[in-house]
Amino acid sequence: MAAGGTRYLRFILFAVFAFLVVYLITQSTYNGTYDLPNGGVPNPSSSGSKINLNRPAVGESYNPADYPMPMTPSDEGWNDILFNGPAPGPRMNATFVTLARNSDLWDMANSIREVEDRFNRRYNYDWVFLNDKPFDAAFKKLTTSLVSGKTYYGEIPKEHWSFPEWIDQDKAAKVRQDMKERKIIYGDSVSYRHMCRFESGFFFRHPLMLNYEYYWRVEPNVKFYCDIHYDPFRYMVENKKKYAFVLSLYEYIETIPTLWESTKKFIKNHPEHIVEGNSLDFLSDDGGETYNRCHFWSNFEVGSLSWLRSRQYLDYFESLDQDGGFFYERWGDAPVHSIAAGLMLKKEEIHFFNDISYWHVPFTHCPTGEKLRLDLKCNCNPKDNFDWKGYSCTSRYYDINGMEKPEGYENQQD
Ligand SMILES: Nc1nc2c(ncn2[C@@H]2O[C@H](COP(=O)(O)OP(=O)(O)O)[C@@H](O)[C@H]2O)c(=O)[nH]1
Ligand SMILES: *[C@@H]1O[C@H](CO)[C@@H](O)[C@H](O)[C@H]1NC(C)=O
Ligand SMILES: [Mg+2]
Repeated sequence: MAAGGTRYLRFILFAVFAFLVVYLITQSTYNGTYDLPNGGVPNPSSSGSKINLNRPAVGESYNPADYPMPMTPSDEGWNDILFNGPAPGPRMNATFVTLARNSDLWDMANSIREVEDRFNRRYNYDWVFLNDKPFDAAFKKLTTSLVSGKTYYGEIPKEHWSFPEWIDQDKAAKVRQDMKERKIIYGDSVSYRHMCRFESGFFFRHPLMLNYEYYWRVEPNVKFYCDIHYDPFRYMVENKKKYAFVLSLYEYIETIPTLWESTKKFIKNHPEHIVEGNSLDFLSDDGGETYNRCHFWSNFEVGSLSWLRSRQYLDYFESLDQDGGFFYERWGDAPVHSIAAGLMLKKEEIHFFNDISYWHVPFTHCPTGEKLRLDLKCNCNPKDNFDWKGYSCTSRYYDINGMEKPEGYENQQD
């Protein structure tokens, strides 16, 4: 009996030991993929394990069918957004970009939270910050802590933020004084003019931006009211889109009285840059004789940097810059980008992101269609949607592209 009892005890001890060894090995060296609920990915920092996301590197070719991207609630993977970990699938060669001053810090923090909470916490795209002065430590510390991707901080070279030598300073100063008296918004500001010229002709050539193919512009103090389930960059790339907007409207004529004359001069000098099947009818009601002042609001933009760096676009910018309207008037980057996109891109290359809800004072884009708003967990009031109101040009965009307006748009016209 005694011998049998010892053997029994030894067996139990061995079994416990063997179990412990197996347990420790499997727990400490697990390195494969997780079996994921609904295809979601657990938060890597809380699990303490490495996750094999099995996704192609940026720039590596991939087959879209290997990485299905849910676009509607009936597509598989839609609810992956409920998980905190990185979204599955490829990443594009893309970045967020913000031009800001150090004093914009807290307004910028608001914008970053909006973008991260609704989208980037799962995608972890980089964010490039540009400034005409060096960013201070406080700006870098807080923004780096808020962005889930890598952050980069760049100073703008002097020649991208100053008067070109051919500008007549006295004439420019008189214009500012005159615009001040006429109470034209930012009419007397020199820095605002440098900003508009920089956004028109230089941000995409900054050394930090040369590392990317696509950008998404974000300004301080903007809001995103709906979840963004899919990757807008990937949508752009796979559908060959070069420029995307969410809000459009009429420009103040006082700020651009001769912009169209300059544009017509460019068209005459460079007919080869004007593309067939373009969106001229978005910009003009008389076949190009006059500008109807419609433009995409450029404080939100998702676009192709290669397009902005193309000969066509650079020739257009340089032609405008020679004419001096950034300083003799107050040309904004929004009409400049929009006219370029309207004349030098094919209609199909411009995209309207109806499902990306957005606010920049004082206008809101809130998706039309209750089902869409509920699916996207939107917190915008549809009454605030600007798209179908009289001062928006989005209706015109739908018309020239032969697109059917979303159900319920008639109820939002005033
Ligand atoms: N670094 C820098 N950024 C500027 C300056 N002026 C404007 N910005 C940025 O340029 C963008 C547009 O300026 P904002 O004041 O929002 O103009 P608004 O949207 O037209 O009213 C924002 O991202 C600002 O942070 C400036 O003098 N220096
Ligand atoms: C991203 O695009 C830039 C600009 O074209 C290029 O220099 C860079 O090598 C690309 N990065 C990757 C990872 O493909
Ligand atoms: Mg702004």
